[in-house]
Amino acid sequence: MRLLLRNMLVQRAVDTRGFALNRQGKIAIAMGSEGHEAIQAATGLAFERGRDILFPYYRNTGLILACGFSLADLFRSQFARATDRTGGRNIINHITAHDLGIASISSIIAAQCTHAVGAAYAIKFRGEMDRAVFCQFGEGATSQGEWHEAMNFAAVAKLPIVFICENNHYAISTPQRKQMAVDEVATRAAGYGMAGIVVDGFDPLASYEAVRTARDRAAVGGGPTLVEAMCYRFLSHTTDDDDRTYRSPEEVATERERDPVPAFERRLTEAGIIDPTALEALKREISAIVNATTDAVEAEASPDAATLCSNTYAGAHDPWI
Ligand SMILES: Cc1ncc(C[n+]2csc(CCOP(=O)(O)OP(=O)(O)O)c2C)c(N)n1
Repeated sequence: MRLLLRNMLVQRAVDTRGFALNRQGKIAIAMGSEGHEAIQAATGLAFERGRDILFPYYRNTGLILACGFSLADLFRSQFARATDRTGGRNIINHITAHDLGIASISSIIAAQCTHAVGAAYAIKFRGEMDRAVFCQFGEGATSQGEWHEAMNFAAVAKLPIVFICENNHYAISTPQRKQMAVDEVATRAAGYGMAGIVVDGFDPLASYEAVRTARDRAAVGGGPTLVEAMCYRFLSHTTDDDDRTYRSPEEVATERERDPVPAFERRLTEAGIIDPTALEALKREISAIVNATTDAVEAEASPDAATLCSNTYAGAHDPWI
């Protein structure tokens, strides 16, 4: 439970830093994941390192960190430093970590769903047990054809995969009611012959229970599950978006009252799992780590301009790691 809390606090601190760095003109863009901390910390805890494979999407800052991606590498991506795993080539947070079982993040909505199904098919084809694939996306992605193809194929082939929809009710400016005629994405699972469940994505314990159960079922040949985690995006879609043009500050303020981070802090302090002094110390420790990492990475070199055209289309280069 302390690990869940820690990972949620780290995600919140990194998000806040990303927005500040953008406003200071130091990074080109930042993507907020505030409101997604509980489901992402829970998914990271359910993910079996060294066995499972993660196909994340661009809002999964907290999840990739919870799966072992280093904070320094994350900031290298944000600052586009030469030391970045993609050599400073990719848009921020679009990381790749083959060593951690984390597939490349693509900005193309739902593209990762068919890739994830391919990976799950490979696991099944090779007869490997106790391995599962995690496929992450927002509710907007479920309008894409690729998502439906992925769901159908996974169910027909009974693949070891968990589809996790982080439903924050907006696809940039498009509210869910203009995106689909159902209240819950999970109801669509039945149409493919797959289990579908809805979970409170603000509750890290309920989210862990749901994701872990689905993961364990997938890993023993029980087939795929669609887990829909209801959450909310407190910040704008990215720093390039002004959310006041499509939702009211009152709506955001109302949702903020259910903010999963202070709610989980309260839950753990009230249960005596962490005392207020230890909680403050934990927050200070995380803040110091995020500050030190930001400063260290900011001081690193940018890619050499002479390498501008390398590692893009052709050349004798190693693939991104
Ligand atoms: C195929 C495709 N269409 C449109 C876009 C533009 N786009 C980027 S993010 C986004 C919204 C996706 O919303 P959702 O899947 O709900 O995830 P969220 O950002 O809310 O977490 C869109 C439409 C894109 N990147 N790819």
